[in-house]
Amino acid sequence: MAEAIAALQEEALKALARAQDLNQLQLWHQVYLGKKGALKKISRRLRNLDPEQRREQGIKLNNLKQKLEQAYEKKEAELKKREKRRASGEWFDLTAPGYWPRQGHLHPLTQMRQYAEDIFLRMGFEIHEAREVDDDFHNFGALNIPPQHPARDLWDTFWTEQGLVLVTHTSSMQHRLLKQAQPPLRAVIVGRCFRHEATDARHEHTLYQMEGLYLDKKVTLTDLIGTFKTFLQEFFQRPVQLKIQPSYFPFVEPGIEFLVDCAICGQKDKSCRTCGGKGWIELAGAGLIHPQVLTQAGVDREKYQGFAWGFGLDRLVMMKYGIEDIRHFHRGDLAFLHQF
Ligand code: FA5
Repeated sequence: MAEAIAALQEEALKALARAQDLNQLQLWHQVYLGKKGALKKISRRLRNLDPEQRREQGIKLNNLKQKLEQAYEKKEAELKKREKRRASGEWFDLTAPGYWPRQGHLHPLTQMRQYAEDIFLRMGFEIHEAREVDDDFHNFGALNIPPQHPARDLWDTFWTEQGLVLVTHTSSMQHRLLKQAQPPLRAVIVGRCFRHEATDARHEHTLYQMEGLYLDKKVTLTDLIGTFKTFLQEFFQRPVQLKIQPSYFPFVEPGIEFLVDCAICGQKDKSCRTCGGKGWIELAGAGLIHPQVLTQAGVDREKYQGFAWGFGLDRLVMMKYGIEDIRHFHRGDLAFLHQF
């Protein structure tokens, strides 16, 4: 009996310490001090003891009852005080479990831009920031696209009232870097570009490009393809199919395009909105730098050759994560953004 009384005391006091509010406290009272509570149950066992023992254990039980009632009152006063403070807004509970409100994070395009930059840095490229507004010469003229040249129609352009251009591509930085280049030059230029065109699942009016610019002796198309492939392998960390086909850009010769297999439909859906049912997504234009572009920038075209590419970062990220519509990036939809 003595052991049972000691065990009950320990258990009851521990349970009391766990009570967090007045409701829990009332429940505790019922369980231990109530009419059908633990203390009452144990008292019934007194009947079976001889008189001497009954007296002894009865005193112990009485002491325990007093102890628990005192502890209960103390706890009740404490909890009432706590609830009063909580109601008056002064509440600050140092013992409450930690609450860490959901934090913001970098936009998926920024995360992936940094990820891609890291890869290029490891490959020996330096990183440059592109301008967002530039002049006609840098966006077109220096790239072998003089005024009135029909190739200007390749880029639906926003002009400012002062005749400046919201850059249509990061190639607008090529001339500046080539002019200062002390070959070998290995540069990647990152920036936002703007196109006055209708949007759809893979076209936005505002997009990010990453331009690769390489200048050295004896540079060939193989160097371009090998470098680009190495980057893609590192970026995707899974096998991707790469298609290379001829293309036209006035500032490269020859000109090519890089396409990857559509990660959305797996090249199986003729009605896929992302790839237009073609099974391939165009990632980049590229080629060997046109000798005229080199000459304009003061580079000895007999001695040096170079390659350049310009890929759309948005499309690259779409293919990495299986994002089916480019317009998700700028919608500001938290359900989308919180996934990254
Ligand atoms: C160009 O912008 C050239 N400056 C690329 C280049 C650089 C060629 C260096 C040769 C040498 P293009 O307009 O095709 O090319 O765009 C390149 C890539 O940007 C596209 O393959 C695509 O990935 C992305 N892109 C272009 N327009 C859009 C758009 N409206 N929305 C999203 N991504 C786009």
